[in-house]
Amino acid sequence: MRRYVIGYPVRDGRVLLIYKKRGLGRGLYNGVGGKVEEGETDEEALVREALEELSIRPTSYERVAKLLFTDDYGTEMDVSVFLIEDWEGEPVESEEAKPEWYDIDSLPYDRMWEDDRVWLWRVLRGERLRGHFHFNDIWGHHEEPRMRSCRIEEGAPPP
Ligand code: 6OG
Repeated sequence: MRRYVIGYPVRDGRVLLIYKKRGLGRGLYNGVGGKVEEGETDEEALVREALEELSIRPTSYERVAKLLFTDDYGTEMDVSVFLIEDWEGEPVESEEAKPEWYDIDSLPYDRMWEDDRVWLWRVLRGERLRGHFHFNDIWGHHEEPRMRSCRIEEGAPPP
């Protein structure tokens, strides 16, 4: 199963999202992140992706959720979600991502993946959880991606 990370820099009740300019989820807001490469830990991937996409180096972060995304075509994505509490540098727009700060109470859910409105506000309020979200077609090869079902369990995510 492919491993991915997503990270959300948080400060003073706000969260830094990226407007994704290319790749999976193009045209949507998300956290920084991407695939965990061969031989890399989740934490190393988080730091690398934050540097690549926003030119910031996370220095303090915590894994708050573990998500499984599946679809009708056999896609299986194992996603570790981090809150990034501190970092070095100022976020800078890249070819892949445009950074925008949002109040955690007014996230642009209508321009985000459908699963986000189920779990993201909960982890931003301090909950820890695991979730399984099933879509019709995550990559959008055959149909517009739509969430079909979701299940959430509270509690610390497994490693
Ligand atoms: P790159 O193509 O940038 O990695 N991702 C999802 N995030 C959410 N919130 N919901 C989904 O619903 C997602 N599917 C993928 C994982 C893709 C990035 O997009 C995230 C990665 O951080 C299905 O390398």
